[in-house]
Amino acid sequence: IAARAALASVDLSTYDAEQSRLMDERCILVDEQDNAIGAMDKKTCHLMENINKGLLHRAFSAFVFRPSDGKLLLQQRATEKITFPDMWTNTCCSHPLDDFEAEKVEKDQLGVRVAASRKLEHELGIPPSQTPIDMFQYLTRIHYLAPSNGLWGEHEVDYILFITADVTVTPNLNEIRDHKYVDKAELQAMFEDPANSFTPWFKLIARDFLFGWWDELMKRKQDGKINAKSLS
Ligand code: DMA
Ligand code: MN
Repeated sequence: IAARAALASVDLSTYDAEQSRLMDERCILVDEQDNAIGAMDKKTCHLMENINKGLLHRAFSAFVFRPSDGKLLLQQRATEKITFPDMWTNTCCSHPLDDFEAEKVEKDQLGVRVAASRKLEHELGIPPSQTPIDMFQYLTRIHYLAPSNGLWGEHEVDYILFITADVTVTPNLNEIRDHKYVDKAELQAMFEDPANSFTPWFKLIARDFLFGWWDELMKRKQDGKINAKSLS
């Protein structure tokens, strides 16, 4: 009861109004085996106080690659974001929501694919017709915990999705400050420049998985074998 009272008192009024409103979205709660066990608002899910007690939710990290040169589309999070503002990260991250039946479907990772297409449109203005659900390649899911500042953080089972597609970007400036395409060397140079900061999950995925998968993508492209399902 005391913990609930403390939660209710976290004041969002000093934050951006639109980002505060989005804290009412309902995330899907999961156990450590990624079994859905309920739903909770995004605000509750992202408070370190609750994360430290084990509260865990489902998320996705989408990576968009350009077909012509294999470059990866990065975004810099807007200053308005309540968690991890101003940091560079992969193309788009968010959560499948309990609010939408289609985003709760687990077969073939359908729910996170639908959510990825929805948020690529919301954050980067990419028409959903350019990111068909069955073109997302599911790589793996990772369980991670990362504090943002003292109050906020992430604790997720994160589905990693790749898509190779030509996309038209019209940034939603409440979500993203900037975006750019990079090849592997350009991304490496960005990581080495202390002026840049990066989200913890992007650093983790880059360290453990990204470069290997990216090599594979480029190799298949060279072999003329690249297609929507080539990595699955
Ligand atoms: C949350 O991303 C998801 C991951 C994988 C960290 P986010 O903070 O960008 O979510 P949203 O855009 O919904 O605020
Ligand atoms: Mn989250």
